[in-house]
Amino acid sequence: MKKGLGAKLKALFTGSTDTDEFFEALEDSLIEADLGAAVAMEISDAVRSGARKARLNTEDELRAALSDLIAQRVKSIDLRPDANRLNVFLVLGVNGVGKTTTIAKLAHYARTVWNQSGVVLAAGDTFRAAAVDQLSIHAERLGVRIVRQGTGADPGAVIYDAVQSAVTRGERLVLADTAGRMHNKANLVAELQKIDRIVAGRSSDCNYRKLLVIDATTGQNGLRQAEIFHDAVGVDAAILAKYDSTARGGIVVPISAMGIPFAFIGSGERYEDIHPFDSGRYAAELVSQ
Ligand SMILES: Nc1nc2c(ncn2[C@@H]2O[C@H](COP(=O)(O)OP(=O)(O)OP(=O)(O)O)[C@@H](O)[C@H]2O)c(=O)[nH]1
Ligand SMILES: [Mg+2]
Repeated sequence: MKKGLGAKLKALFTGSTDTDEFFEALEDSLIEADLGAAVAMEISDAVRSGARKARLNTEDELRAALSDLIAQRVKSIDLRPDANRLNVFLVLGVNGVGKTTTIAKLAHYARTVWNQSGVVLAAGDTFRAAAVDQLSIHAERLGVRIVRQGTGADPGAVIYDAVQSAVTRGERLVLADTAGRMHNKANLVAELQKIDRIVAGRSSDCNYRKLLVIDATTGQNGLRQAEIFHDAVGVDAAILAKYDSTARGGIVVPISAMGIPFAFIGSGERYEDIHPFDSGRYAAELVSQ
């Protein structure tokens, strides 16, 4: 695992802490942790003026100040479904980020923590062979209904069927998978916009949310992904996956700065390895690991 921000901060404290070099090194460490150059500069300047005013001298004091500054810049959102109408969560993200696994975790979370009944999965990734089977295995293990067609089917039709049948059956939460890869980016965007139009056509009577999965290990690329998906369909919330696999994960900060709040954080491959996103806890972990 790469050395995290916490370890880098520790190393910084071996020298003098009120020099330009110290704050330059701090800024570099923040950039390496994926916070992005602009935010890194802003935070390191804020720590510097805070350090002068409040005389933050010890490693713990500076770490706490840094953690607060990061937490202030990170937005979270509660995705608890509406009880009285259908909720449709469309899960987006490039290939391999953890969409399908996250859907299975969300289904488990919804049933066990939110006590949600009527959870349905929609196998909207019809592009990749085996994607439908992968989701079907989760559905079977979790004991939830799945709406599926074969590989190559129209994903919009699959998701539409899932929404229609959920309404008919009085089910309450549709978790829809999507493909993260198409022949090219323009195809992917067009496909997602088509799905979005189909679901949005029904959104007067449902709580429709578009959730973007970001892989914590992909670094700055995650920001570009957020921009592409946000431009294509508008993202309501993000989910950080694979936080257990990296000591970085600072990408949450620049994505939050785009106006996309974080709803969950995934930290493992088991169904239980998902938690509501807590800005304070996230920031504290980021500066200490
Ligand atoms: N360690 C760890 N692994 C994860 C996490 N979430 C997903 N994975 C793993 O990441 C890999 C890809 O996950 P998928 O859920 O298949 O990703 P996807 O976005 O659906 O991928 P495509 O369908 O190919 O686009 C799998 O091996 C998962 O087990 C996580 O939070 N932690
Ligand atoms: Mg998948």
